[in-house]
Amino acid sequence: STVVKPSLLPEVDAFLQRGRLASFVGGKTMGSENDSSIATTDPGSGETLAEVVELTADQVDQAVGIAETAFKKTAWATMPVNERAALLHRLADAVEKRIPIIGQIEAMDAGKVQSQAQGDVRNFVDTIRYFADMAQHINHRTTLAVKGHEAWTVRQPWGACAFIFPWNFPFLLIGWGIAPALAAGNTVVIKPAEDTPLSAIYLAELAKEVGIPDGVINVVTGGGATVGAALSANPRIKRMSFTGSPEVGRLVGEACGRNLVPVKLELGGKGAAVVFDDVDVAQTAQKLAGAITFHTGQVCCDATRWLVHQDIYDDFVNQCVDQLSQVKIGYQLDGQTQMGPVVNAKQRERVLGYLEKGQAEGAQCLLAGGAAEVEGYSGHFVKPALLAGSLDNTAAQEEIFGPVAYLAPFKTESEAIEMANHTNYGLANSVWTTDLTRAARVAESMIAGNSWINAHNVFAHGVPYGGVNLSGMGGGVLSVETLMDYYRSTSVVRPL
Ligand code: TXE
Repeated sequence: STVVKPSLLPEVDAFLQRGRLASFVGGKTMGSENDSSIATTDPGSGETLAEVVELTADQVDQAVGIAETAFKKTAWATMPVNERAALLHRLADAVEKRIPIIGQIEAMDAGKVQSQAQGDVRNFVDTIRYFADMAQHINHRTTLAVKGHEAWTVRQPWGACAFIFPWNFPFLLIGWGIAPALAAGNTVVIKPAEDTPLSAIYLAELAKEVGIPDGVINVVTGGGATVGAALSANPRIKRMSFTGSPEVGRLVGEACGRNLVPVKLELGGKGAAVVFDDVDVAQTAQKLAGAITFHTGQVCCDATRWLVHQDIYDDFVNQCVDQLSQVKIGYQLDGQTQMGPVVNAKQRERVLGYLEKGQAEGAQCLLAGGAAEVEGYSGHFVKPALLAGSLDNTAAQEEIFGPVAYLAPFKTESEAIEMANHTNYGLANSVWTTDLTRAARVAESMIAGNSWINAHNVFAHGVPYGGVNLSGMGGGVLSVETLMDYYRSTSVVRPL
């Protein structure tokens, strides 16, 4: 049978028909000085979507200069906070009107199930609004704390702030990153992942349309070792925020350390789900299977180690195998699809490699996984997989970033906590039980930035999110503290 491919929205078609997309800096396109570009492909079909220019290191420096000038010379940093908030709300409105368009661009570029991609765009809108509003409540402080003196502290934006983003949640993470920076009055230079640059370019062009001053939102495109490295080593950026792998996070941290540029690192995770014997087994299996297949397991806060009380272990495994075997794998724009492709061939190799390595080291295979075929599409599809065994196994220690969970049984609560903490990561865990006293105790005992109870992957603006240890440093996102990171403060004291 022939497969009818879903058609694209006319706006998305027109965007991709440009064929070659440039960076967007200072309110206009910036082509590559040496004519180099990187193809971005559709992970579901393997087809090229567009060529995206790769800037040179010199051009990255120019872009930072333009962001710096925009900070000093446009009205952005000094305009009354309510006016800046109004402009950000206009941007949020414009994005909101285009949720289907940006969602489809994102779905095509990142291989995201379209409805999920639309959810990401909705989240971006909410994030911009949240921080635009919050910034209006940040006051300068005046105190009489020093005897016979008056003291006050002013908060001012830093200048040009840099952001390096990964490919798993390209648009949503741009929102989490830049919303507090912009709300505080900084200008930003965004480097999207080379696999998923399209929604960032679309955003920068849209920001100009709604009247954000030129040079406030800049997008520099290209590879990590080239454009990313040049941006992180730039001494003129005032803050750096990086989201991605721990390996690259170290490099970015080193480069910023040399220039004493404050850096925020949001890295990977190897979260645990601790499942006690008093749960509804079928329901818990269904929820965890849903979490591990969400965006094909390419989610840093996923529960990838499932620690299950020994009395329900076999039952739980059976239910999980059942749930995961039914997941509908398909093209991301197909309305029936529950799980789309992984982002590229390298990522698929990585997932398959960990399955092999884990078993070579002695892990038991509960559900085989492997490459999946989808009729009519030659993309990078994989099936869900379950391994079990020692938590020292490489597959239980390293982030796989695919629909793969690693199971192990436990006997006691303290053993479960110890097992959950047997990791170098510390991003997000969950505990599953009907005993809420125990739930709170275990949730607080797991060393990580976030713990969920009878849920996984639930986010809200105002609930701080971010990891410790190998999962990151520098304060996390989504909270009032995140906004405060984007102000420097000056305290002034004078005798009365
Ligand atoms: O990430 P990279 P990759 C994890 C996940 C995944 C693995 C590899 O386990 O399988 O990392 O993914 C830019 N200087 N996460 O290799 O390389 C790069 O261009 C400066 C978890 O794709 O870390 C991209 O924009 N920048 C994670 C960004 O860094 C550099 C999400 C991330 O790419 C650079 C993604 C350099 N030398 C992957 N090299 C999460 N926490 O959600 C690359 N980059």
